[in-house]
Amino acid sequence: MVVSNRVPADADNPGGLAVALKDALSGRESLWFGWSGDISADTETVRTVTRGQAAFAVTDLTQEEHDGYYAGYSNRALWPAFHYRLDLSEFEESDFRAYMAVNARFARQIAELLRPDDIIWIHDYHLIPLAEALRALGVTNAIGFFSHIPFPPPELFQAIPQHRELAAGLMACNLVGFQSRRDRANFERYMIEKANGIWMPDGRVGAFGSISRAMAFPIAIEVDSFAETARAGAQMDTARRMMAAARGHAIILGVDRMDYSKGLPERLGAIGELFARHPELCGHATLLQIAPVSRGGVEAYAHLREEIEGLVGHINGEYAQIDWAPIHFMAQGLPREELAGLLRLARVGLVTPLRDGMNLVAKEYVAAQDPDDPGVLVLSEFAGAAEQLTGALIVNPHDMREQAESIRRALEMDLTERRERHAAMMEVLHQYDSAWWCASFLDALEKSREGGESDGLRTAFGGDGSGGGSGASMHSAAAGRLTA
Ligand code: ADQ
Repeated sequence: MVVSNRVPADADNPGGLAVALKDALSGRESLWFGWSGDISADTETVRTVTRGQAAFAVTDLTQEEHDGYYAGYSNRALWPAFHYRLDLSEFEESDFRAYMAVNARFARQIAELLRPDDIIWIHDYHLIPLAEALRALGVTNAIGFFSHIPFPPPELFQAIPQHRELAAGLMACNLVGFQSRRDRANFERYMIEKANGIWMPDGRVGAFGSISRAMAFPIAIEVDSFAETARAGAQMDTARRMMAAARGHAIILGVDRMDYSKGLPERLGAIGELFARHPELCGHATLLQIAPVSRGGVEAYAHLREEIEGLVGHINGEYAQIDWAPIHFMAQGLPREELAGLLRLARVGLVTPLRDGMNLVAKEYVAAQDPDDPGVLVLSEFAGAAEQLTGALIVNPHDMREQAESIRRALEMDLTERRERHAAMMEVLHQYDSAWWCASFLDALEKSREGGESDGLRTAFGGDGSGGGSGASMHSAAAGRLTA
């Protein structure tokens, strides 16, 4: 039983979650529960939809639920706080109540669909309290939670007024999965340092009356099928038009949802810095930034669009020539195949979030390249992907000079170095692909239910990626007070 806020039952959903799970679950028997995407007064009906092999169970949200649970607590409180942006978080008590109420409702509806041997895989920050709500209904099935977004350091997490309720919700799961070792360490540090938690001898953590295992499972892509899509996409009309318009200029490509976590103003600033420091590059390289608007109803996003459009206008005004402009900006999305084709043809892939759980575009850019003549990935050290894609040019996105110099280095990199870096990253992507991600999470979930050791991802980062906690073992009398 997969549970996520949105399910890809009807519309094309450009979110990373839908893309990764669609690949990962093909060939398995599953039921995917979530919000239909529709608003109505009917909260009782659960519709089942079948598309190909996949079965979905969807329910509507009321307008109040949407505003409080989704736009409110999930996207105005949790999303910014988990991306280290407490300054943008708005903690409204009424939003939190709606958030808890929707989770409790989903739990009731899921409990009716469950079979005794089902395992439950919950996705993302909209549904943090769901496992605890299911347990309150007597559900004893194995429950795993995967966080697609970062988990902030404990000092930041504890500033969320409802941090205890959120933490208790996560601890009700048998397994809590994170994108990176950094996120997992932040979660464990919170439990031990701020919630009187204890390490179990087997590496699990005990806190809030429960025992749970935290592990890192970097989300992945289907490498070969994406590469194939990119080869086909590069032959399509959109790709041809991009190359014709470039007239031999190198394309530096950015593809992101328009979100303040993606570092777009800093990226544009770095492009300004690039042409200021290297005027010889004017007329020879162009940034194509594709950033479809998301979450139009949240105020911080409207401000971001204004800021980005102001910066694009300013930099283009400063450096454009009669037949060339430094930045080409599009606020509309593109179909996946066309996008993959553009990724293949771009000389530089620019992925510079200020904070990102993983960032699938980074992986897609690498997979899309022609191995004989690959482009160069410039990647933020604050994307989860940086723990794996060490063949990228890694940058601090706040340092515009460094970002600009890395873009220049990428534009000038010789073929041998480009091939070496690309091959190293492809090896990682092949080894840890979307099938691996799905299988290793489910395997670890089954093992954690038994309370046994699981060595899931010890080597996914080329080292001790997961498994046992880093702390000492707990006193056995204390362990006895907790129930698994
Ligand atoms: P997102 O924040 O949405 O995902 P990302 O990981 O980059 O970010 O995934 C976006 C997906 O949508 C990619 O597959 C990309 O190709 C696609 N996409 C982006 N822009 C598009 C466009 N203009 N047109 C069409 N498709 C577009 C969240 C977390 C990430 C995490 C994922 C998966 O924020 O950190 O990697 O979930 O866990």
